[in-house]
Amino acid sequence: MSDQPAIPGAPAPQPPTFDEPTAARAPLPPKADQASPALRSATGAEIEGHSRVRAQTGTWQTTSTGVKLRDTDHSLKAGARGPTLLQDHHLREKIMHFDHERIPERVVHARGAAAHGWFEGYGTAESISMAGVFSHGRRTPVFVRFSTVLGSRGSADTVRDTRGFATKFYTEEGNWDLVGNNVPVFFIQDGIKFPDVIHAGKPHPDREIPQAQSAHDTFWDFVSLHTEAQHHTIWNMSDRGIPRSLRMMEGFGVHTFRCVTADGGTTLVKFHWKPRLGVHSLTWEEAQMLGGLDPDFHRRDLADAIEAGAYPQWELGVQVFPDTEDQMFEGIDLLDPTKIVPEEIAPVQPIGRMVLDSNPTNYFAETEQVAFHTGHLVPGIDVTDDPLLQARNFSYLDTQLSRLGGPNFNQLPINRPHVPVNDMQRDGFHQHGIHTGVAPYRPNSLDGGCPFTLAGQGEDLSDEQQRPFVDASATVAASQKVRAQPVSYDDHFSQVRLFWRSLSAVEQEHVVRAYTFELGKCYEQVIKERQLLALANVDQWLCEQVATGLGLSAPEPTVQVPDEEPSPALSQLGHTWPVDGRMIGLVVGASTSASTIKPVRDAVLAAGMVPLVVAPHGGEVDGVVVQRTFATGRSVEVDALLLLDSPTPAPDALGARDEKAAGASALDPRVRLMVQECYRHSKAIAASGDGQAALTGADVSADAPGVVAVDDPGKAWESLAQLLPAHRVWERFPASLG
Ligand code: HDE
Repeated sequence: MSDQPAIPGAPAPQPPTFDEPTAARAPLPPKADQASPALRSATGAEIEGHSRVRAQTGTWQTTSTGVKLRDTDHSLKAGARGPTLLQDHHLREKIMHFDHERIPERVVHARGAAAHGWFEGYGTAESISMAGVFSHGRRTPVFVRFSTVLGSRGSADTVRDTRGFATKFYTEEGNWDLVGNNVPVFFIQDGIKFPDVIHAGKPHPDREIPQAQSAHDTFWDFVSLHTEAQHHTIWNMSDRGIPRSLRMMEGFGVHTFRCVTADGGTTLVKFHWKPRLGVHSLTWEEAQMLGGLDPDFHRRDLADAIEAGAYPQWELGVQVFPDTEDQMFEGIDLLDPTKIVPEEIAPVQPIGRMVLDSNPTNYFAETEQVAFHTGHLVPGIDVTDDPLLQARNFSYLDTQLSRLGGPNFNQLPINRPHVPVNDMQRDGFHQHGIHTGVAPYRPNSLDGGCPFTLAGQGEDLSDEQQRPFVDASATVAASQKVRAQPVSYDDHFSQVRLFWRSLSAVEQEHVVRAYTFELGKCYEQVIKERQLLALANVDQWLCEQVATGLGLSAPEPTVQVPDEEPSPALSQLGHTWPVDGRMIGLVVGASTSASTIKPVRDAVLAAGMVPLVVAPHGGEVDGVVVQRTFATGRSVEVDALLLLDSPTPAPDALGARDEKAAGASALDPRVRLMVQECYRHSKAIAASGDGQAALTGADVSADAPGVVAVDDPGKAWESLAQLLPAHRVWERFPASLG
C-alpha cells in the first residue's frame, strides 16, 4: 500500500483506523519482531500445537472467569446518577486486579530491557566442559536481560552506572544462568558488603535523591573509605559507564567459574561476551541530554535494532586457567572479584556466539518476571569459592520470594526449563503444576520409588541424556572458622592503575571529567579530599587534574603502586567496527525534492542503518514520510547527520513556542543547534548541495575533521558512511595529554 520503508517503532502490526472500530475481530498477532516464551508446561514438558505462549486470542471481552461482557465502561448504579452498587462484581474484579498490578521491583537492576535469541556453540569448549550448550553447532534458546544497577524501574537508561548483562540459556540439560555485568570487576570482595555498597549508591534515605546515579555524598563516602571499590569505580567513571547502546557492551561473568569434563577434569574460567559491533559509549553531554529527552534510549535502541533486522551479536569467550590448589594465575588471585586477568596474558578464547533476534511480546510477563540465579547451573559448569559468588548463590533465590511472591517462580512461562522437571517440590503460592502420585518423598515404594536419582545407576557422565549434575569435588583446605580474607585481597590499587594506564588520552580525559563531575556534586569537602587520596594512589596526574577542578590541592600518595604493563584490550578506541542499526539524521527543507531524499534514504537502509528524515513539519515532504520535525528531533538521537538542505526558519521557529528556536538566523535555529551538537559530540557530519550552506549557518568549518561537504548527496553519504566505523571523530578534539 505504501512505498515508504518501515522505520522501526510502530506500536502495532497494522496502523489503526481513524474511527473507533465497531465490528468485532480477533486480536492481531504480535508484531513480526516479537517472540514470547516457548510453550512448555509448568514443569517443562513439551506441548504440541503452538510453539509460543500467547494469551487472550479471542474476539469477545470476558471477565477473568471467562464470562462474556456486555459493558465494561459503566459501573452498576442505582439510577444513572448513582450510588454505585456493592453488587457490581465486574467493577470489583476489575479494580481489584488493577490495584495489584505492581510487584516489588528488583532491589538492584530494577530497570531493564530484554530480548530473545539463541546461542550456538563452536565446540571449542568441549575439551574443558561437558556442558551440552558448548557442543559444536548446537543452538540453545536464550533470553537476555540488560539493566542499570542503581535506578528505580522508571529511571533513565543513560545514567552513569554499571550495566547488568544476564543470560538465561534454556539448555537440553536444564537452565543455565550467566548473570554478569558490563564491567569485569566488582565493588566488593565479599558478599557480606553488598548491602553496604548498594545502600551507599542508592538515593539518600532522607530525601530520596539523587535517582539512579553515584554523583552524591553517600556513594563517595563509602568507596573512598572502602578502597577495594576503587577498581570498579574507575570503570564506571570511564566511558564504560555510559554505553552508546546495550548492543555495544562487553559482558563479563566477573567471578572465576569451574568447568568440569565428563571424566572429572576441572579448569578455572572467566566468561567474556564480546560484542560484534565493538564497545562504544555516549559522550557525557549526550547521556545527560538523553536522560531528559529520551529516558528510554537504550531499550528503544535495542528493540528498534531487532525490529530493523540489525540483530545484536556477541561472541562468548573464556579465559582458561589451571585449577591449581592456590587458585592464582601469574600472581593474580582468581577468587578476588576486584581483579581482572589481562587478556594479553590469558587470551579470551571464543567458544560460541549469541544472536538476539526477537523482542519480547509482553514486558511484564517476560522482562519483569524473568528470574536469574547464579545457582542455575548445568553439568559441566560449577562455581568456585569466590566469597562474592557464594553469597550470590544464596541471594538470588531469596530475592525472588519477595519479588515474585512465592517459591514457584520457575513455573512462570519465561523461566520454564525446556526439559522435563521432576522435582518433589509441592504446593506453595501460584502452583501451576497438577502433580500426580501420592509419594513426593524419598525413599518411597508407593510411587514405585519414583522419581529416581541417577546415583547408583552408574552415573555415566559421558552419556548426555543421562547426565546428572555432579558438584566438582574441589579440595577445601583444612582451616578454622574465621571472619577474614586472604592477604592477596589487600591490594586495592595496582589494577586501578593498570586500567588507567591502558586508556587512550581522550579516554583518560573523560575519566578526569567524570571524577570531577561526580565529586563536584558532593557536598562534603572531606569526602572529596578522601577520594583524592585514593586517586593519588592511582595516578598523580589524574589526581591533580581532578583536584584542580574541585579547587582543592592534590595529596601525596600513601601507597606505592607498581607500573604494570598496560592492557590494550581495556581501551575502547583504535579500531573500526560494523555499523548495523546506526541512526542517520537526514535534514531536509520543506521543498527538498523526493529525488534528492529517496536515493540517500534507501542507501542508508541498504547499508543496514536507519534513516530518520528530519523536516520543518511532520507528515511528508514531496511524498517522503518525515520521522522527526525540527521541534521534535534532537541531535542525540542520531549517530551522524547528513544535511540535504539548509532550511530557513520554519513557521514554528519562535522562541515563545520552542525555546530551541530563539534568536534570529538565516538557518532554522533548531538545525543550527543540531549541527553544533553533533559537532561537539564528535559525530560525523556531511552536507550536500544546498545543505552545505547549513554548515556555514552553524559556524562549522567544512574543513574540520569528520565534516564532509560535496555537491552530490550520494557521494556525501558514501563519505559519511566511511567515517562511521570509527564510532566518533576523535581527532576533532585532541586530548591535552598528547
Ligand atoms: Fe546481583 N543481584 N548481587 N550481582 N545482579 C540481583 O537478583 C546480589 C552481583 C546482577 O536482570 C538481585 O533477581 C548480591 C555481581 C545482575 O534480573 C539480587 C551480590 C554481579 C542482576 C542480587 C550481587 C551481579 C542482579 C536483584 C553480592 C555481576 C539483574 C533482583 C554477593 C557479576 C538480573 C534479582 C536480572 C540482580 C544480589 C553481586 C549482577 C538482590 C547479594 C558481582 C545482572 O538477588
